[in-house]
Amino acid sequence: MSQTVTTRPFQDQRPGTSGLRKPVSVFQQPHYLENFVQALFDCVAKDIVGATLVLGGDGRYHNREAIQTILRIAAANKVGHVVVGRGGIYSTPAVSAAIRKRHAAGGIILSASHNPGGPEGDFGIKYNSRNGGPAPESLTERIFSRSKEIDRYFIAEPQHIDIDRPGTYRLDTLNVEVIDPVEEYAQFMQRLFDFERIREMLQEGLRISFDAMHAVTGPYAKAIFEDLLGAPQGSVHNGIPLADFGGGHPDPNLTYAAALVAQMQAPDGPDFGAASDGDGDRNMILGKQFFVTPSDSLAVLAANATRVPGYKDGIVGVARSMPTSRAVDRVAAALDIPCFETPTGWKFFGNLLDADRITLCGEESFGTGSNHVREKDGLWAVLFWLNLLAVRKQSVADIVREHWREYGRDVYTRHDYENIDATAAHGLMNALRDRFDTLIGQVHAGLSVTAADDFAYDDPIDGSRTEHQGLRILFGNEARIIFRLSGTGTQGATLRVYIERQETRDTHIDADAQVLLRSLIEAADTIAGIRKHTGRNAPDVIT
Ligand code: VG1
Ligand code: CO
Repeated sequence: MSQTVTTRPFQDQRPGTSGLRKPVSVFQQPHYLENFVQALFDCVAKDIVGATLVLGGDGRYHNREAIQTILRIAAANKVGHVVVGRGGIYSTPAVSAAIRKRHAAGGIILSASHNPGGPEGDFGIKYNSRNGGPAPESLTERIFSRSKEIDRYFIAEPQHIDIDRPGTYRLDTLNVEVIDPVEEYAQFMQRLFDFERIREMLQEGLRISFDAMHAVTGPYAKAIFEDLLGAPQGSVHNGIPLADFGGGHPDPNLTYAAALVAQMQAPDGPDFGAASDGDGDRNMILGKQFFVTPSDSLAVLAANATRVPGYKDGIVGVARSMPTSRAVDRVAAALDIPCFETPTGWKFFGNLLDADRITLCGEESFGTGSNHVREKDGLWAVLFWLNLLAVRKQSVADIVREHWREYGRDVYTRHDYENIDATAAHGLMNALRDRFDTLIGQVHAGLSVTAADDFAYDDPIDGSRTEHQGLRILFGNEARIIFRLSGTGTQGATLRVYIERQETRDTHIDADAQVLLRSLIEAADTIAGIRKHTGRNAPDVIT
């Protein structure tokens, strides 16, 4: 039995870079989640009636309650079958794989990814379409419009489904199938990578350390690295998913994965280190006393793709988000394959992947992936690196240095100013945009500004245009400074400043990025007045 509940719309349910993210307290308001899910179902009604959906989340606070609610709404909206990850836990890339494997109509992922969790933290919800990828902007905008006018939702009577026990359950006419998602994902990875070879390398003594940050990848990482690949027990740290991520910030970068970074800095530390984020789609790669920038990681994977089984026939093209460094562009040029530049957010890669225009893609924000799913995939990237290490028998640092010598190095850094005043942040962006004309020809850090623009993207597959995706200050081909406001935060605004310079002089190739980029970092402040507008003297996070 289901009922129709009368409701009033909320005006703030616009999905951002990756779904709708709000503080838990916002999601706990009566009808808030229900309204959004119904708005979504109203927009995709013709796809979901009688069809299969995949449902799960990163295990953060409110995940379990939200899953029970969504199951009841799915039943009342006549969805046929819902596949739920055991305990409600399902990594983002595993959901993407499951949608594709089952030819499901789509999936719902409950995650605020790298944002902190717990009662005081954030919650989020995202819809992925039939191809396994994040809903395109056209759909998220329709959901937003619908959410502003919704006046009813359909929901089945409360019935508790035991999501901790794999099996099949019935909720009115809805079939609920609770599965253990880890095994399916681990099997998938064995088709792409040479597990035998990696196992041998680990047996020979290569030491790895993986930090799951008490988020969703813990069970996957234990099954893959320790059980299947034979890494010693304890190679996976913080492997138990917790509703508040142990109080941490499940963001694999130099600031928030500090414990792993410290371990890798030690002279007797492991040879290879990696971490993932809340929902398992990000990856950070470290060597012994060496950090691989995500932009370099993408370029290295592209240049070496044919060395791993899943990509042995070569790659057809690559794509990177606009603020990602141009390291991969040079690899694409050398391979004579196309390289696409998209706005920030994985949803923009979907069309290119579906149309077989690209095989690999990535973002500077610790996101790397391929056509195997339609999300970035943290553990996939880690396995790709391990496979490369096993084949090349070199250290992480040597592989990257060799890459720089061959292609040049795109020295890169990103500076984040978190939780700044939203009006000040928009003021900075507007003032900078207004000064574009006067900037051309100015000399900063010894380089002359050749162009300044507000990045817009024309999707070559569906012809859609997306504007206002970041302000770019270009210094010919040599350097870039990009200013962008985050679309995933829930408090105030976050300013991201991306700074990049191509370095081909061999003597400097190995130096620290913050040192090599010092004058450009100063130029960013001169050009945009960061201190003046934000009142901040230094960024919160440097990567
Ligand atoms: C950030 C990253 C972006 C990424 C997005 C979602 O967005 O910059 O590259 O796609 O997070 O990643 P923003 O708008 O805050 O810059 V995740 O792992 O949070 O799903
Ligand atoms: Co994520």
